[in-house]
Amino acid sequence: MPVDPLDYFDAFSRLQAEERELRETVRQFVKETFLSNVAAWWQEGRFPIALIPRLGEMGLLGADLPQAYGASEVGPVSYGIIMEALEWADSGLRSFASVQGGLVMHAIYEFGSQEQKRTWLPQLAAGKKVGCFGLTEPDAGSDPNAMRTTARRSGTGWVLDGNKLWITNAPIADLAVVWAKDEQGRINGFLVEADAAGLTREEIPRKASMRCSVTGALHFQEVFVDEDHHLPLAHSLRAPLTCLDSARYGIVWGSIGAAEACLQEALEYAKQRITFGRPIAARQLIQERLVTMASYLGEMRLTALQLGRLKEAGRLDPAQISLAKRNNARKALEIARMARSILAANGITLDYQAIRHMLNLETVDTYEGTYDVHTLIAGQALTGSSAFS
Ligand code: TGC
Ligand code: FAD
Repeated sequence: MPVDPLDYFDAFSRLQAEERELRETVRQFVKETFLSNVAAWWQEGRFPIALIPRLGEMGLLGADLPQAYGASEVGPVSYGIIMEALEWADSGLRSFASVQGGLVMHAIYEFGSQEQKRTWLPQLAAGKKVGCFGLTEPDAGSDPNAMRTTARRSGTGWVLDGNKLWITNAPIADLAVVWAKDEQGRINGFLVEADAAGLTREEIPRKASMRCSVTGALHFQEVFVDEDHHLPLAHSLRAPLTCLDSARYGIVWGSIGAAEACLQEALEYAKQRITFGRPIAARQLIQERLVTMASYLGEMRLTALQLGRLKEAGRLDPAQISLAKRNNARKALEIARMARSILAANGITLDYQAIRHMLNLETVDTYEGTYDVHTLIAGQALTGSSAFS
């Protein structure tokens, strides 16, 4: 049987029947609702918020969480397949789902009270409410423990002061999960509603990456948050980092979608583009690039699938997620760059997908922990020595 260039090592055959079915369903949905418009949205710099409830109806938000809270309760591989299908259209679309599900819903599910779960999770799963996750600050990105946002006890609740920057969905969110240090320097989590007095927010303009995703800042000036909006089970940096494990796992899968779209486009282009009387696909230099792309993509798929099976077995370690996020995000970026170069001049236009994915993947390589940060996390796992302090 000839190899499938988009699945060189036939990882697809290792999916279960319902996982394959889900893959087809979500791809079809993405094709019908996003794919034909995504370049225009990207160019305009907007996310199609009218489609958010459709994502909810399809069961794509926080899909791995229990049905009791309105979610789909799919397994880890199916969750990954959803992320892959969304990012096949655009990293911004997968980002939306990652933040809503992997970060916001997970924070409430893992660290919230029963009341908080019952109030928020069904609405977030249905896409009736939008969430954002505020960890990063102007002077605390890779080192979130350096955060300056504070939470001091006051009456029946807390008062928040500080700033969060680079927050996906912040300008459109109904609810922000916000991380702040208490008077003892411990990191706590809070659910801050968009209409809270003293909360202001704005969009970050002029992004040249993730243009089909809204990114913004949150400013807290004496924002009062009642105790019932305090996450009772979050007591340290471990809490937001646990949410990041879930979102980083989603990126391991999502980046495959963007990479696959780029390889497919480059292959088709190379077969029909003639230079010096022959298709460029017949040239050794172009084949070398295509083979490298197929090799990276094959390796990315096997890595994601193995992580999924480890997660199913309850044996997945955060350091494994780190190495896989580092690898898959960077390899997807390299694939997109190679695809762009094969398309040459045509590759710089939004008529093709490569440059949009390439520019988006610069962010994917950066957020949820940069390539360097994941190098050092994996380095610590290998050597037992932390290079952070
Ligand atoms: P460190 O001392 O290592 O750890 C503090 C506590 O946390 C525990 N821990 C983890 N727990 C769960 N999962 C993990 N991955 C964990 N890593 C560490 C650790 O055991 C410890 O627990 P305890 O109980 O002993 O207190 O902390 P550190 O200050 O040295 O931090 C180092 C480092 C690099 C691990 C961490 O700060 C880091 O990961 N930095 C990168 C920051 C990051 O990824 N930010 C992402 C922001 S959100 C985002 O980008 C969303 S984009 C969304 C989208 O649009 O898709
Ligand atoms: P810095 O931490 O300032 O790093 C600068 C450079 O130094 C990097 O190259 C880094 O790798 C390197 N570096 C840092 N520390 C070390 C070290 N110890 N050793 C060696 N090199 C090091 N955050 C949220 O909380 N929520 C969100 O929803 C969110 N969405 C985002 C959306 C977009 C589009 C973007 C671009 C970012 C988003 N982020 C979000 C923020 C993101 O997580 C941070 O940008 C990221 O963690 C890196 O932080 P930084 O940009 O401050 O870089």
